[in-house]
Amino acid sequence: MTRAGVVPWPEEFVRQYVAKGYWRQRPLGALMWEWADAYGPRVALVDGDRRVTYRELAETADNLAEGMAGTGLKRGDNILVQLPNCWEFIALVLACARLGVAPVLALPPHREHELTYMAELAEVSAVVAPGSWRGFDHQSLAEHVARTRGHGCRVLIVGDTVRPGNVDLRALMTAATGDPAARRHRLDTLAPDASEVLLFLLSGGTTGLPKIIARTHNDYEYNARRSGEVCGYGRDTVYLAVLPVAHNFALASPGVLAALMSGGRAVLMPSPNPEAAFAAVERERATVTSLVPAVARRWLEAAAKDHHDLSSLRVVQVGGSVLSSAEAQSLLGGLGGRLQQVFGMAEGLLNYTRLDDPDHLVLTTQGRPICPDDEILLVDEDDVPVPPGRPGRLLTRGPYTPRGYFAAPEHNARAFTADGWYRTGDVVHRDAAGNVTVEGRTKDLINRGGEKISADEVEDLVRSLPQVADVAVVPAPHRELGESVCACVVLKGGQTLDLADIQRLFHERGVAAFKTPELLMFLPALPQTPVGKIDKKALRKLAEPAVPTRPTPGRARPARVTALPRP
Ligand code: AMP
Ligand code: DBH
Repeated sequence: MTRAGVVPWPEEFVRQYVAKGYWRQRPLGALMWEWADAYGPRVALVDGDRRVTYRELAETADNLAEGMAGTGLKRGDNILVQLPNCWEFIALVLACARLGVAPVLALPPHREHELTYMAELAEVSAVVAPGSWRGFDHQSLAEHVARTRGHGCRVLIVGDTVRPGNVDLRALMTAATGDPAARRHRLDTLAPDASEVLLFLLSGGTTGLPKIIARTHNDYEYNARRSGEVCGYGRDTVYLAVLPVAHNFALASPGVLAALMSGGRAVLMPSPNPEAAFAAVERERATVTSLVPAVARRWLEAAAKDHHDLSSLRVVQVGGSVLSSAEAQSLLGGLGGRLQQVFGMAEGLLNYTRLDDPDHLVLTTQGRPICPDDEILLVDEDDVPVPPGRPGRLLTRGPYTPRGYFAAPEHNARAFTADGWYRTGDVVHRDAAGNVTVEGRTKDLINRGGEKISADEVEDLVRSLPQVADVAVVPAPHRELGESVCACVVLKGGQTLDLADIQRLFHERGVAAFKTPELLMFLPALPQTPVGKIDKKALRKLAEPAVPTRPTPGRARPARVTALPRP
């Protein structure tokens, strides 16, 4: 069964990836039972006081799968899932895998603006949400999103108060009666093909609204399995998930999925709060975790004053945005475990420094790809390969890098070459051994502490304000997050604007709060390049020191800069 909108790999690549054993042609739901048969009574997931064994996880996923089928969901359907880190999230992904239903993994901060768009794009048949989370009523939002999909779009709630008309997801997990072995057999007969979509990940780094990426059972299983091999995963692995598991990093790089594949366990934390995380490391004897640099910085500061025993940590992965070598240096021993740099993307390609790499590589590179058949090409702006050792725009193809975004043919024509190479938008250089160092990017986004924000999307929103004649959005340096969102605004005559106006607009439109500009700069006109494009490089320079100390004469410069107090 193929879903419309999914771009397949060409036949000759499929044959090669299968022949080389990257693609195992087994749907993840079947593998889940293999794990349960091998590791049955061992603990697979820890969520607060709840400890879930492998057998319980598989049986729960089967119960849920049958319950979901009972609500009308079937192979080929897509559903929107917005859940914080909790064990039900993982059970749900596995239940979906059993049925061939593909979850679109939204992030907890997403709101109406993002969710309605994703729901429509993926034509979802159900919305899964927590009842409430961090004081926000997700149940009402889920109901609203479901209504935009019309009749028949169900709302499934993970929470204590499930309103009439909605489905209690936890009840589906326990409601099934009868023989689990018989249920397992029934579900085996419904299993999707491994070439079908397992789940949809979100990409932040594109134009306009975020794109979604269809990852198949075959390619995503390899993504997690091979990552686990590179990162030394085994039965003694205890992975602490502090970043959202809706992200590729925490889910499968190697993350939770590889921990399950290896007979290890995953501990799910609701946030990266260092005190709570350190206590969990000590309590669960966590061996590995993954962090974005912004969180790693917080952890380092907190660790200096903390008394928890972090000695079980063997590996601390850091990725998602630039880590300077000075910061890498302080992380080398600062959190106990070995530092591993990770340069990954929801679109596929994963690079890791290796656990036995010498320090200088771990400090100065983001590692190398995980698969011998990850193809890497560094090119100039005309797609001409650059000489060895020179920085270039990174293009890639491989067995876990899909050939296009889901249902985005126009965007794909730009984001992929005719030969199926993904244009990552990253500028990197490579050493002779293939180690990659990220030097910059060509894509127009803000990487706010690892969270990618499309400049386009924010510009469209700000432009809709009646006071605004023109706007360009650029990253401004931020001490903790690396980058924050800066809006450079040209006002209409006689108008005024402040950050509170923009915040209000974003709130009213239901835009994820992390996209709200934190810095506002006023200009008489937007600077242009010689070919008449907005000169974002010049704007980035203006945003560099929040208030330029010595403005260059003759250059467009900010009339006023305002900044939000730090959150
Ligand atoms: P996404 O496409 O939204 O999954 O984001 C992936 C992007 O995050 C990459 O293409 C890079 O731009 C950025 N990224 C991920 N890891 C790193 C890293 N270690 N250093 C610099 N940038 C990174
Ligand atoms: O930034 C990312 O998207 C990312 C970073 C590290 C990622 O997707 C991953 C590892 O898998």
